[in-house]
This record gives sequence, structure tokens and C-alpha cells, in this order.
Amino acid sequence: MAHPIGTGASEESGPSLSAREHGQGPSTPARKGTQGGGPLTTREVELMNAYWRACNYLAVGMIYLQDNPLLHRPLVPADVKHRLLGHWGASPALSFVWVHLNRLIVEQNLDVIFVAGPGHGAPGVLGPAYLEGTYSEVYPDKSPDAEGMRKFFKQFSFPGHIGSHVTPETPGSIHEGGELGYSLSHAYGMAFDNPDLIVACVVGDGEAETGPLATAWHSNKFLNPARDGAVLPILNLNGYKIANPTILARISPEELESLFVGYGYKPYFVEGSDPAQMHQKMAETLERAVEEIRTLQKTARQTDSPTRPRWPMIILRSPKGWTGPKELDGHKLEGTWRSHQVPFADVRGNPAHLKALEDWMRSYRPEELFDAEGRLNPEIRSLAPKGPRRMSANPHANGGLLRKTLKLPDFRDYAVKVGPRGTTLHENTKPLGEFLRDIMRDNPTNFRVFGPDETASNRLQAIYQVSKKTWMANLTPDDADGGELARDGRVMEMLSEHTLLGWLEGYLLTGRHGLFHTYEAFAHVIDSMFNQHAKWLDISKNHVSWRAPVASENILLSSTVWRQDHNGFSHQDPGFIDLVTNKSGTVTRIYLPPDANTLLVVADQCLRSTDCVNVVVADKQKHLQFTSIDEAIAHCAKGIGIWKRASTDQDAEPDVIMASCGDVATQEALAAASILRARAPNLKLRFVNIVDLFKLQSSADHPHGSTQREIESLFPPGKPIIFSFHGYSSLIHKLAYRFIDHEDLHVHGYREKGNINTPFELAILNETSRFHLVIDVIDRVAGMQAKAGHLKEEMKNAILDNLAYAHEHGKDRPEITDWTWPD
Ligand SMILES: Cc1ncc(C[n+]2csc(CCOP(=O)(O)OP(=O)(O)O)c2C)c(N)n1
Repeated sequence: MAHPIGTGASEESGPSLSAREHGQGPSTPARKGTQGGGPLTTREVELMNAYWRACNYLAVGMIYLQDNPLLHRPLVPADVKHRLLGHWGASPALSFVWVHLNRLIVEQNLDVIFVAGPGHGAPGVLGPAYLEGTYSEVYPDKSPDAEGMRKFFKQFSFPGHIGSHVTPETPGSIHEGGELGYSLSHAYGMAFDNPDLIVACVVGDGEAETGPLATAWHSNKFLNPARDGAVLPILNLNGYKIANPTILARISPEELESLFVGYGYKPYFVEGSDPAQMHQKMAETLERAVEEIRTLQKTARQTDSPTRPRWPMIILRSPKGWTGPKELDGHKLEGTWRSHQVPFADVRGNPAHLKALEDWMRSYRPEELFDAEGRLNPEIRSLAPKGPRRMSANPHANGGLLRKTLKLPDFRDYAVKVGPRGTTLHENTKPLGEFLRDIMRDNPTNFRVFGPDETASNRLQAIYQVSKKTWMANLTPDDADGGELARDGRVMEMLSEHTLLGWLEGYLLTGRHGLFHTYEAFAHVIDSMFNQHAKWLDISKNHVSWRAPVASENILLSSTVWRQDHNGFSHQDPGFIDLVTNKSGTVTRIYLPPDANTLLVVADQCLRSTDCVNVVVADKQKHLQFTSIDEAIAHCAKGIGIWKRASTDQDAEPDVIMASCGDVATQEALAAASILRARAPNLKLRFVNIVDLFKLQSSADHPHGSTQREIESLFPPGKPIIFSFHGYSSLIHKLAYRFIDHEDLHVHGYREKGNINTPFELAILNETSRFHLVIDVIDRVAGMQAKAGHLKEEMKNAILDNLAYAHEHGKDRPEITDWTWPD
């Protein structure tokens, strides 16, 4: 039998409620029998505090204990883990917010998901997930009893088990919060097109100092109250990061308030440390915030043209490591940076610390919370929502369960008509824009396109025919003239790659579909976000069986290096794909379609796929077209293949293989092949094109990889390969290292040479031009040097001549710009 439940709250009082609140909304009258003037009855405060004590007890247990979970006997050193890991400091505020959200979910049948910005405070999320039963449902060995609790404690941050963040193994989490900064953009992405959902997003005050988080506050200018759900940001001002104070906690209250008013929010302050008072304040403030959200939504849903509301947010100023030991060994702990991680260590070796731990854990009075078998007191348990209303079991947080297959028109309907191969020009991304337009039209509530103000620049502007750019900020009369802005637009544009990708990730992880496009060089802005998302997918897909597959993250890199001759050196960087190859092959795909039709085939494939990051590199400018749609389908199905028309080795052993990967790279390689065909007619040249970059890797390393035999039948051993590559040449060596003798592999790619040039000059500077490729063939093919001396000389002269022409005329020679495949 558990003992009766008391508040366990101290008498210490914090600053007054909502001292600086801006609330214009209806205030909540105090109910009969309330304590401290808030909306909760004395009994409600007792019970909610008991629930929170249970959460905090579990949090401490997770960090420290491997045995004796219910303290049925005094702690001994062997009960304590050898390595103490985890973050206590963030945990109590996270579970405090959770307990309060639970109250409103139950009372108002709300649909709420929880985002923990300081995801390192996982004990503050795992505890509630265990108490409301979800954890035991998905991991039956972590049963709701003493033995289950022992395992639950031991597994936390323990080798071979779960990590110390809200990782994919955590039910209810779709934001790990390992790398700080993305909570708010993720939260907004989750809310788009989810009109009934409230996303409660706890933001750490340290996290709030990061660039991605700072700009994500502006997401409120893109949330449509009529069509989307709501985000309730809860900034936890616990005052410290790892070892430093936080900026937002050390500016004046007026400055802090002005900041968030300036961002367009209505901030409510909940400040203090006394649990009883804080429960009342939080209950009242949360109730008010939710009521305002509902009122704003209701008003907006009654009009045709909703305006941007001033959404509520909560600033929760509470001590770091709240309810932990006040001090130890002469140092203050609660309310300081010292309680960020494990407030005190050496528990196995220091009897005083062991005693301090036991006193701390007993201060939560576990005997009142759990019975002798470790089962949660039923009265406390009854506070939690039921079934899918539990935030730990909300289906939005396992978005694959809600994912509907995208309605895709037939991509063949958008194909470019190709006459004689290699003679007609098209903007490769334009037909893709038309394909995306109709996908947008046919999937009006679960597909969006995200880009940093480059939709038109990347030639995808056809999308605007069916949907404009979302814009909830002010409109001016001039916007009507080509601004393409609309309150109900579905094209997401903001000059923050971080915010855009965060939105897309939140959108995908809650079961929807989308595409992010950006300039190739500036994809590096989101390097780290890509890393984190790929890691999330890797664990979810390969290690968490209860997570349903989500739609893949599709990243289109356009405005690529070879056509950034006008923008110069800063805009030339094809290295994002290098980064992608570092991540698990189970979740990464890279495609470099050479023309418009292959791009359409690849796009269709990407939009159908799940649990991957698909990176597609395709330039937006006019390029020669090489494949009919049927040829494109066959070529992309193989991912790598011989182009017969450009080859001269039919039924014979080749002297050389000319390989190409990338649109501009393929055009240069074909131009080189045409020179060789005309000038070295006896040369047996095989032309190989690669669309699916991972075909160059071993099938042992990547699911799209090739076998040794497949590679050797395309690239016979001992034959030189002259490889015209879109990116940095080392990437090809890295991918193909198992297969190809590197003595034979000669890759021409970007070498960090270039500035304001002509396109062809850029190729010359990086030695990727057709003339350089021909020279390399002459140098590598046995016996050719002696015979092709004159041709080599001509190529050298052509290089000098084209450079001189570019510098004199500011453009490339017409023979270069107008070059087409000769037959
Ligand atoms: C981008 C990034 N930089 C640094 C870290 C290392 N780190 C982990 S926790 C932390 C402090 C976080 O402070 P805050 O967001 O206020 O969370 P709190 O623990 O105080 O609740 C830092 C700097 C990180 N995880 N991510």
C-alpha cells in the first residue's frame, strides 16, 4: 500500500504570477477550494505535485541507480552505476510542463505533442512516458513494477542501451534535441496542416542562443490559424547552460519581454521555485494560453482571410536542477550550472555523497508514489490521459502511422521531347517544377515545397500556378504585381535554410511529404541538420521496430557550381554530397541526373521512397538533352550504364572508358568523346554515365551498390578511366576504392579554382574541359601519346585560345556554347 499523498511543497514563495504578462485574454477565475488563488484545488495541487515528484524520482533513479529502484533498503555503493551520465538540470522543468499539459489534455480532450528542445533532459521525458504506461507497452521488459523499474533505470545512458537524449527509441519524441537549435522549427513543421494539433515546444535558454533557434521564432509569420495547428513555445529560463549563465536570463525583464513582443508573441511569465505556487501559476497560464489559441483559431476559421495573430508563449523561469539538493560540499547546486548534468559524482566511493543521493531520492517520498511492487498509486496514475491522447503515444509522434501515400501524376506527362540526342536545350528543372505543381494540386494538405527565396530562381515557379508562397506578415499593394504571396499559400520561403529544413523535418516526421531546394553551395548551411536527420532515420529505421516509415527528405541542389561562374568563388562548392556519403548507406541516396527526363524519373522515385535522405543535384540552366523519357526510365533503373551512341567499342575491348556523372560534366565528356571519335577513329572508347552515385560503391557498403562483376563489366580492369565528375574528385576515389585500381582512375572535378568567369573558363581552370579530357585520354591510353602528339598540341592551343577569347569578349566562343552532339 502506498502512503497518502501530500504536497511535499516547501513554503518558500517565488515572484508574483504573471508580473509582466501581456494577457488581454479572459482571466481564469479561481475555483472553489483552490490554494494560492490559482485554478487548482488543494487536492489537485497535491496530486499533480505527486505526479511530478514521481517524474523527478524516476529522473534521479535513471541517472544514478542500477539496482534497489524503490529504496526498499538503504542504498549501498553497488546500487549505483559505475559511470554516471545524463542531465539532471533540464529534467524537472520538462516533466513539470508535461504534468501540466496532461491536465489540460484530459480536461479538454486536447491533441498535444511535446517537443523537448533541451533533449538532453531525457529523464524528464522518459519518466512521464514510463508513468503513463507507454514505455512498458513498447518495451514490455520495462514493466510497470519493481523489476521493470530496475531495468528502466539501468538501461538509461548505459552501454548497449538507450542514450541520454530523447532519441528515436523514446516514445512520443520526434526531436532528439542532441544538437541544440532545431526544436522550434521542428515544432512549426509539425503544426502545418494539422489544424487540431497543439505542439508544446520547450526551448532551452541556452538553445535559444543558437542561430537556428533565434531565427525560428519568425515561424509565426508562416502559420495560418485557419489551416494549421498551433505551436506553444515554452522558454525555460533556468539561467544556465553547461557552465555559463544564459543571455536571456541575464537581461532585464523589460528587455526580455520586448524581445518576444518584437518577435510577434504575447509572452506570459511563470516565475518562481515554490512547487505549490508554481503549480497554480502554470495551471492558470497554460489554461489561458490554450484558451487564447482556441479563440484565435476559431476567429480565423470564421473568415476568408485570416490575419496573423499574436500567439501566446510562456516564459518559465525556474531553477536549474529544480527540487535537487540545495548544496553539497560548500557549493550551491539547485539553481546553478553545477546541476546541469550529474550534480555530484563519486557516489560509490564517497559515503557522504551516497547518503546525499539517498536523502535526495527519499525527499520525493517514493513510498507514497509507488506500492511495494513498484506500481504507481492509482490516484496519481488517473491524472494521465488515456490511449493516443498520451503525449508519449500520440500518433503524430510516430508520423509514419498517419502517412498517406502521395498522389503522384504520371511523370511521363511532363517529359521533354528529345529529337536527335544531344542537340536540343532545356532548363532541366523546369519540367520538374510542372510535375511538382501538379503534385501540390493533388495533395493539398500533405505536401509542401520549401526553399530560401529561390523557387523561381531554381526554375520551379510553375508551382505558383496552383499555390502561392505562404505569407502571414503584412502585405502591400505592390505584392499583387508578381509577388506570389498568399495567406493560404503552400510554398514555404524564408531566407533561413535552418528554419526551412526544420519545418520540412517536422512535417515529414508527422507523416507528410515535401521537398527542400537550395543553391548547391549553400546547402552547407544545413550540413549539421542533415547529419542529425540522417542519424535519426538510421536509428528509427534499423533499430526501432515500432516506428513506422516516414516519407524521405528530398533535397534538390540547384544553381550548381559549374553555372556559378557569374556569382563567383563563394557560390562554387559541390561538397555537400561528400558529407552525405559519410552517413549510413541505409538512409542516403545521391542522384546526378544528366538531363530533364532523368531528373523527372529520379524525382518520382524519391517522392515515393521512405526513410531516406535523397539528394538530387541538377542545374537549372539550359542544358543539352540526351535521353527520351523511355531511355531515361531504363537508364535510371540501372543507375549506371553504357551510352552506346557515344561509344566506339561495340563488341570489343575498350582502350579507354570515358565516365561522366553530372549534367555539365556529362556534356563535357560527350564533347571530348566527339573530338576523339573524329580525330582518333581507331580508338575504342566506352562511354559510361552514372545517375545513381552509390552505384560506384560496393553492394557490401550500400544497398544501391554494385558487385565486382557488375563494375568490371563496365570498367574492365587495366583500362584507363577518364572520369568527368560534377564534384570533388576525391569522392569518386573514396566510393570506388574497393573496385577500381586507382592507377587506372583519373577523375576530373572541381578543384577550388574559379571566380568571375565564363562557364567554359571555369571548366578550363579546373581542368574539366573537353580539351583536358582529350589530353588525359592521349596521356593514359597505351601507345597513344606517340601517335596523337598533334592532337594534343591542338587541345593545348584550344585551351589558350578559349581563355583569351573569354577574357577579351566576356563570353565563351559560339563553338562552345552552341556545341551539339554531331549525329
Ligand atoms: C549545437 C550544440 N552546441 C553545443 C551543445 C552542447 N551542450 C549540451 S547541453 C548545453 C547547454 C544547454 O543549455 P539549455 O539549452 O539552456 O538547456 P538546459 O540544460 O539548461 O535546460 C550545451 C552547450 C549541443 N548539444 N548542441
